[in-house]
Amino acid sequence: MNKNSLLHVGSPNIGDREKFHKYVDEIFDRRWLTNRGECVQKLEARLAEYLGVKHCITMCNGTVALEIAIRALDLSGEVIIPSLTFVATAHALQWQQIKPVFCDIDPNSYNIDPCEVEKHITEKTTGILGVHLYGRPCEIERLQQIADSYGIKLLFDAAHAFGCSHNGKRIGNFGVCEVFSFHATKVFNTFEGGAVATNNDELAAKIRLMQNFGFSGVDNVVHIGTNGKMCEVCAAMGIVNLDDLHVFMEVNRKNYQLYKEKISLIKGLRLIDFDELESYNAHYIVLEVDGSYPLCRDEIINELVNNNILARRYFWPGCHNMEPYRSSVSGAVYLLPKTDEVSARIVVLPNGGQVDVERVCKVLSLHCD
Ligand code: T4K
Repeated sequence: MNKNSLLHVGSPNIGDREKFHKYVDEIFDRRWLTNRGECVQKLEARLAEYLGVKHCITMCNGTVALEIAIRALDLSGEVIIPSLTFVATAHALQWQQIKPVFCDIDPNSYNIDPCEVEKHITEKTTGILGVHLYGRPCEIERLQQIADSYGIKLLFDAAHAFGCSHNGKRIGNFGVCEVFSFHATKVFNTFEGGAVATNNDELAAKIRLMQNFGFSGVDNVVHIGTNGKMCEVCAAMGIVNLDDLHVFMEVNRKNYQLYKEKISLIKGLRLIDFDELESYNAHYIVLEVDGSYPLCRDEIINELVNNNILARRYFWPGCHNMEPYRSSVSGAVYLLPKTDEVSARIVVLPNGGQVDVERVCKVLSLHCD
């Protein structure tokens, strides 16, 4: 690797290319390119086994997977979500005329704060959509208690949490369903893709119908639906990448430990922690900047860019500060002080097989004595 090559957040993990090419040849030989072909069926079986869930329905991307799950659950009115997330979480609701109600985060976990959730529940609330931000699980049991006591549904946007666990159980098993993104930039990717994981047979059957135009057999439409299908080439990428997932995660975790060691020596900077007793993918290396570091957060990003390192401000400034949400609160502004404060001081650093941790940390330590 060139000493000054471009390092960036989101550089894809790519498994065994020869194996992938072989799968693609077989797809061409079969002349079956999409609509639940062999590769999709194989990937779904392997994902369900890996996650320990009854059903894992692959999708064309994580956003459509969220939209279909939300619709299959008959959510309506208002759904409570964190604002500190990728905007797709909010859009998946708003796209269906459901109001995302933004809730503040717990300043320790950066996930939706269960104490705040209850304050937002009204007679219009039909669900809570938690996000396991950066792969760190939400306070699942407390959220489930709240959902149960109000008779509303709990689901999770698990876009960041593939391969992560909570109390020893893989993410994918919690709430009524959990939704993954398998986008190119995720720890496990299928180029574009996503999935809904659930242990609920009825929900799984409904989601399967809805992702394929509502078809139940040839010529027989029994439900409203859309096109949420994953294609065969994407599924082949998934099969190949799943074989190497343990390697991707191990590389990420090693890099994370090295980042941690180096950054602990720099005053004013720290990395967020992961629970070492659980499985975690360490895909997002989240750096926090405090006032004692000589540069502010955005100056750090510029300094890294000047050194050919593309860091990101995921997820500044929070969905509540983006359109259409910023303008949609009539006469009032969202008060999410913890979200505002945290999103202003975080930088996501590159991780994955291509990253040179020493080089990134050298740039960060240039400004310290
Ligand atoms: N919920 C959450 C919590 C999510 O984070 C996401 C997606 C979703 C839902 C929706 O899932 P999908 O519908 O996307 O499956 C990127 C990804 O596009 C998005 O999937 C991801 N979250 C989000 C956190 O990151 P952008 O707008 O930052 O993408 P972009 O094009 O700026 O690329 C990010 C970095 O990755 C750049 O440094 C370039 C690098 N990159 C990107 C691609 C596509 C590569 O090196 N190679 C590539 O092929 O959203």
